[in-house]
Amino acid sequence: MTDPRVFCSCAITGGMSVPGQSAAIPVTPEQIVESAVGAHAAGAAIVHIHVRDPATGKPVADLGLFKQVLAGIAERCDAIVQPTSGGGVGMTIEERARVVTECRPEMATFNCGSFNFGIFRARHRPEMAEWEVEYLESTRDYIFKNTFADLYRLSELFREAGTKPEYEVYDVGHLYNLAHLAEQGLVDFPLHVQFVLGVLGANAASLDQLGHMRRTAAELFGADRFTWSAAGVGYPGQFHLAAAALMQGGHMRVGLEDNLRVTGGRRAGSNAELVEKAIALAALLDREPADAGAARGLLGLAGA
Ligand code: KMH
Ligand code: ZN
Repeated sequence: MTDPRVFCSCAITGGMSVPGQSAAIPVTPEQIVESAVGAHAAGAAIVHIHVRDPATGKPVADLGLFKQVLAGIAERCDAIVQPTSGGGVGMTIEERARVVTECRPEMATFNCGSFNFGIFRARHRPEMAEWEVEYLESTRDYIFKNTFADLYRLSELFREAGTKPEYEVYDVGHLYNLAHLAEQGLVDFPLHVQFVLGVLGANAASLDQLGHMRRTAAELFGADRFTWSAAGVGYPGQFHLAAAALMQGGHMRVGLEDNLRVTGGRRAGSNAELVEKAIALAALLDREPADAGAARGLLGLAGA
């Protein structure tokens, strides 16, 4: 019997997209906090956080900005605040992990493999600054580096900080990397796995690929030893995978970090709008949206 409770994550701003892609993408710490609080009010139990240079909107891993945003959200609501350890183009593993070692969040993302993270297909818009076009184009040759040396180091840092990893897997091979970490005793069960599908350079946001990766995870870890969520990148992938997860006992992630559209014909004006659609989908598929407290329980986090 599938647990009817489902928690929704919202990925607020991201570390790969550029602000010129949509005026709705929050940039300043204040905008990111406001958008996260709005997403929580719309039903998101988890808010996934990156930070950007307030002046340009360029993705950065600035600890001061992370501290400002994490504190700002915690003051306003009880959402699980989940910063990224993925960072953005050109950041070292130490830079990426500092938000974990310094802020000791209850949860953070943990990327399980390396690949060419290509976002150069994004349409260039007239309002884009030169650096934005160059940033998008630079990803033709950008390797999102997560080597075994990085994965071992991150595992230690997450454990020392008492931070629960959300294992981001973009392709089947990343599940075998995670299984290797398990063999090495570097992960704690039950795991929480995020199937991030639709990034060019990794696996597609299709029902077949999600099904295959979920089956593979069940074979590798045992179906009752992990919780999982689906994060489709792009439109309609974000909502198709959310619906698939709802039908199969999984959880879902939406947000402007990975998708700028609420319908085929309309761009999203806010993260809350994307969460509202996901929560409405959950109700239509007989799943009960879990608040942050219930999500902590489902994830084995303290303070449930
Ligand atoms: N935006 C996703 C495609 C992370 O922040 O650690 C990747 C992501 C990774 O969210
Ligand atoms: Zn992210």
